[in-house]
Order: sequence, then C-alpha cells, then structure tokens
Amino acid sequence: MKNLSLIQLLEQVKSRNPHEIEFHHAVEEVLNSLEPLFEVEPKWLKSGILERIVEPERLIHFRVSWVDDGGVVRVNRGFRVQFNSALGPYKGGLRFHPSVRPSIIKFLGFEQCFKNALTGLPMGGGKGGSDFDPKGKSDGEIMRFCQAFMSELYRHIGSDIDVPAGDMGVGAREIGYLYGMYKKLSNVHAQGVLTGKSVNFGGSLVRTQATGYGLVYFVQNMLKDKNEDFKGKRVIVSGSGNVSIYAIEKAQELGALVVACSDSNGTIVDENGLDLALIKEIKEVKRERIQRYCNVHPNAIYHPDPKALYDVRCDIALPCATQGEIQIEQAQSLYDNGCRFVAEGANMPSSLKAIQFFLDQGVYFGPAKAANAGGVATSGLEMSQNSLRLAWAFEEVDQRLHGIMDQIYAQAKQTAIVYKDPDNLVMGSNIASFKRLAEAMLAQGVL
Ligand code: NDP
Ligand code: 2IT
Repeated sequence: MKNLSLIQLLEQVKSRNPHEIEFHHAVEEVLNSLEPLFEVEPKWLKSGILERIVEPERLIHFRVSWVDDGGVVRVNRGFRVQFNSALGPYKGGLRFHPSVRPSIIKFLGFEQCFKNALTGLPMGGGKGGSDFDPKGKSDGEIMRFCQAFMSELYRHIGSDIDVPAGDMGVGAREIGYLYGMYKKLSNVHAQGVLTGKSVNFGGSLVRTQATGYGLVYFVQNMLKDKNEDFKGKRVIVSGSGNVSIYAIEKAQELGALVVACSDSNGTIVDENGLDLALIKEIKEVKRERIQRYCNVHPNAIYHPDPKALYDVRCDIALPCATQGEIQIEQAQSLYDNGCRFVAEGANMPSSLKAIQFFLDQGVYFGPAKAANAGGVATSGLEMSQNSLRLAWAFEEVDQRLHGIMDQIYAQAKQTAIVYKDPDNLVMGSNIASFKRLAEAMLAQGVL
C-alpha cells in the first residue's frame, strides 16, 4: 500500500483493536485492493466513509449460563456484531466454536458487509456466535445451550433488524432450537428472524446445499473463462462440514474426481473418488471423525494431519474448513502439485501472503466474499419467501442461486478488467462491493 491515508487508517485500526489479528487481516486485504479505485476516484475517500466502514455500528457481548447433563453450571461468552446496516437489516451467521472471540466475530462481520453487497440483495452485515464447543455434547445440552444463548440474543434481533443464520457448529438443528426459544420469548411467529430453518417452519429448499453449490457455480465461471470445465478434474476440499459436503456433491455431479477432504483431526485421500454417502453418514448423521471412512474403504489413506490435504496432487483446491488453513507453505505445496484454481468456501482460509503468491503465480483465485456468497444469498431468498408467505420449489431456488453466483462472478471480473488487473478477483470483488456499500452510506448521510 502506498496511499498515505490508507496506511494511516490501517495503523489506526490496529491500535484501536489491539491483538485482533484476524480483524486486521480482513481490513488490510480490503484497503489494499481499494487503492486502484482511490487513484482514479478520490471522492470515495471523503465523508469519512472508510473510517466508518471499519468501525462496527454495535458489538454486543453477553454471558450465556446453562446446565450440563451432569448438573454442572457452565458459562460461555456470546457475541453479536451489527457491523453495517446501510444496505438492509444486519445479516450473517452464528458460529459455535471454542476459538470464537471478538477478533473472529469482527473479521467475519466485516467480510459479511462486502459479501452481502455483492449478492445485490438488501442485506447489511452482521455476525455472531459463542466460544461454546458443540463437540461431544448431548442433544439435550445443545438444546439448553441454544435456549440460553437466545434468551439474551432475542432482544437484539428481528426480521427487519438483524437476521442470524448458521455458520460453523450451527446447522438446522441449532437454528430450530434457537427459533423455538425466540418464538416463546417474543410470542411472535416471525419466521424472517432467522434463516437456515427447517422447511417445515419457513426454511428454504436449497439453503442446506447453497454455500457448497454456489461455490462450485462460481468455479464453473472461473473455469469457463479459461476454456475449461470440471470434467475429469482432480479436486480437493478441506473440511467435511456443511460447505464441504455440498461442494463435493456438486463437483462430483459435474464430473470432477474429488480425491480428498479433511476434518480438524486429519485428512482422507481416496484415489477412487470420495464416497459422499458415507461422508454424510459419518459427519451429518453420526457426528463422528472422518478417520472412520477408512473402516469402510481400506484402500483410502488417512493422514492424522488436516494440513496434509494440501500436499495432495490436484487441479482445483476448495478450502471449506476455517480461517488461516492456507499459509504460504500450503500455497507453495498446492502450486508444486499442479493446482491451477483455488476458490474459498470458508471465510478467510488463505493468508495475505498466500493470496499474493497465487496472484503472482497465475493460480486463478476466487476470494471468499464472492465465492462463498451463495449461502447468504439463499438466506436472502429465504427471507423473501418468508415475507411472501410462500415456498419456492427446489429448482426455482437453485436457478436463482445459480444466477446470483454468475452475476457475482461477472461483477468481480468486469471490475478487475476496468481496474486493469483482469485476473485479480480479490480486487474486483472488493471494489465492486465497496462501491455499492459506500454509495448507500453516502446517500444516507453521516450516521
Ligand atoms: P461446519 O461446522 O459444518 O463444518 C466445519 C468443518 O471444518 C468440519 O468438518 C470441521 O471438522 C472442519 N474443520 C474445522 N477446523 C478445521 C481445521 N483446522 N482443519 C481442517 N478441518 C477443520 O461449518 P461450515 O461448513 O458451515 O463452515 C465452514 C466454513 O465455511 C467456515 O469458514 C464458515 O465461516 C464458512 N461459511 C459457511 C457458510 C454456511 O452457510 N454454513 C456460508 C459461507 C461461509 P470437525 O468436524 O473436526 O470440527
Ligand atoms: O459466512 C456466511 O456467509 C454465512 N455463514 C451465512 C450467513 C447467512 O446469513 O446465511
């Protein structure tokens, strides 16, 4: 970065938010790629737009007390960041994971503002969660925790205020418990208050598949630009959760050979192509470790290291697990093993150095804000259906999702071309989303 005001702003963000390295990373990536915009259109540096955009409108931090199966009182921390409401009600997921702290919630909330802007739907940016660890908890414990969490959160959310959804550790089961408690406390069946609900009470078809399918639709666009497609491509996918499973499903449907995936304990490699029905049974139904895959398929290899995934030979890598999984070592290893396309299903899986490496080496790179926006876009479609009191068919939602992903790709690509770095989709998506968000903020005055 050369622009003095951008350098000063980044320093200010770092000193105001000490030790919050994930948040610093997210801000640095955006400021860095906005530089070419400010060179030609310095008007965007006015009205304190940038100073306001890096500061959340509100950060709520609360105690969550609950009782475990042994009768012991447990205390966790709950958070909700309401980052930016210029484009619509705050919108973004809830994460239950022991690593959750303000830096994680703020980086996710900051990214969400730009991601939601790219979808073209009327959604502001927010994010929340808890340091609660769902691993090893009984169903009763999960329910009591969700109820305790909602007993504070409910006063801060609403269909026209703030609409949470799932993220790591929060799927349809948790959203069901959260929704039930919201309904009981508010005495209102306001279905638009949460997305990712079961289809029985206002959920949308395709929401479960949306982030993974959307990611693959985005990569289809990347491949098409290089006159290629998924057929016969070797693909690796990190994680084996919601995003990973449906990315694998759609990639396989399009003819790819998906050879490896992982969980937080290790990596499985199956040269015959992954058995997705088995992965769904292990991870979605039984909630067990991915290592069990090898009990059924002894030909598959298990490495007790999640990072071993990035040493597997592939054409396309889809990081779909968590932040920071691709450091420069993993980026180098992917490149050395023939990988030419990387697209982020997870939020911020690649370090700034890894991203720069991909851009420098000509590895075509799809950044998270654009590539994984299918989940929140389909949440937006769930909100529309709730407002209409209608439920669209699977094919209709899927087609809309596909159309939104194509349009996100087109915006990122065209913007990258205008700012003279045509394969830099990081810059393209950051500039395109910033303009939409900043325009709305300018129109609404200084708030
Ligand atoms: P899930 O909780 O369903 O799954 C997370 C998966 O990642 C699990 O398989 C988990 O393994 C694995 N994992 C966690 N840490 C590591 C690690 N260090 N190395 C390898 N694997 C790891 O979460 P989601 O699929 O919903 O979310 C995954 C990512 O996608 C997150 O970054 C999230 O923010 C992002 N995202 C999610 C969206 C959604 O709609 N759900 C939308 C857009 C982005 P284990 O079982 O061992 O915990
Ligand atoms: O990171 C994300 O975009 C999500 N976890 C989905 C958020 C949503 O509101 O559906």
